[in-house]
Amino acid sequence: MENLKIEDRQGVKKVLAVILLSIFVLSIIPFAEATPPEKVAVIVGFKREPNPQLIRSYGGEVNYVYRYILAIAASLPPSAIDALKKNPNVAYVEPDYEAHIIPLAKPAPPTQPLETTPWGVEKTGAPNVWSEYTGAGVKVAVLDTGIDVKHPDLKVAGGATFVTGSKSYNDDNGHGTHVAGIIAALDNEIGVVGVAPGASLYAVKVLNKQGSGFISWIIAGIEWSIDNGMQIISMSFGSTADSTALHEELRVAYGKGIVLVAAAGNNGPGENTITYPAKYPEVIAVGATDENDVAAEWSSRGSELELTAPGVNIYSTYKGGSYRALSGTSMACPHVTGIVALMLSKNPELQPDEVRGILQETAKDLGSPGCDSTYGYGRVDASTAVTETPTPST
Ligand SMILES: [Ca+2]
Ligand SMILES: [Ca+2]
Repeated sequence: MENLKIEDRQGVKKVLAVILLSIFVLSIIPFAEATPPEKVAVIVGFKREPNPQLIRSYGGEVNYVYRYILAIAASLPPSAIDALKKNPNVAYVEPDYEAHIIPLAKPAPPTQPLETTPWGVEKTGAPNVWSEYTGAGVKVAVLDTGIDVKHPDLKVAGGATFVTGSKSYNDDNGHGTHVAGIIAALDNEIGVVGVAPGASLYAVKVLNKQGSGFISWIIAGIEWSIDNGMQIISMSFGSTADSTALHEELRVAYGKGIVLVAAAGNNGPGENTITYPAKYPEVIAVGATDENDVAAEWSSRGSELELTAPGVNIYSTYKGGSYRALSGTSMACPHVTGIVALMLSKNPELQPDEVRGILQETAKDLGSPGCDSTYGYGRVDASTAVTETPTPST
């Protein structure tokens, strides 16, 4: 076997040597014989049927005889050009111009559509409180694939990346930008508007271009969120694996007063299908409902489910300054995140358990009466949650 390989390699070497030699020989010959007059590349237009023989009669070489125009691409001795131009059958002789690729310095940004309020934002009643509370001053960490930092309908206050090999928290997937838009797309003239358009978005990149991330990256992202004074951590991802390290990190964050919100998972309709980190008791597990307040079949079910929120056919911002409609508990989670931002802009002293209590009490009960494994305490209601949020004690 080994000998065969060596022989093969030697054979390859011989072949390569022959090819290299041929190239050398082929390329060197024209230079060695570069005595005949240099020919000029032209395109000769004809009034009627193109005539290759005419080109050759002037000492020219025919390169292409075209099929859809009356023309021949040729190389001509310079002296032949004037003579050909005078030939009654020739319409024109022009230089064979060079064309180059024309790269744009920047691709033109997509045209921005006029602003619409997505159905999910409308459903929660969030617009009812915007005259007083928009989430202004509340720091929200979006643990995701990053956020499109140049999106005209988003304002990214800061961030960090923990994805190995990535250099910035800009979004190279689109998912994180979609989530960010549901939370806080700007209330301007374009695109969409988020639940809390005044909230400060922080792009904490813990998922790669394919939308996956190691628990080690996610934990690093939570550490960054604690260090940088984040008040809410939004987690639109899940795993069936229970990580002791991740749970411990989340307990620390919760103890520091950070509200933790996560997607319940898209593993329904079976019972006990909530994924981690939503399944941890410190985290608000959010399931998905549609426009008619019916739980999506794929929305994960289980006793840990705390709330439901719009998650079917949700229109939001997307990478590259664009917009897209997506479905998933990934889309439901940021609706709750946005409502928490509205509540904290009314009262920043509110502790996570107080926030949860108000959300549970004010949710619209759906399905079987009371808290159930399909809807949790019900579909969130921003309007009543903010109304029920007490003003700060001081
Ligand atoms: Ca907008
Ligand atoms: Ca219920």
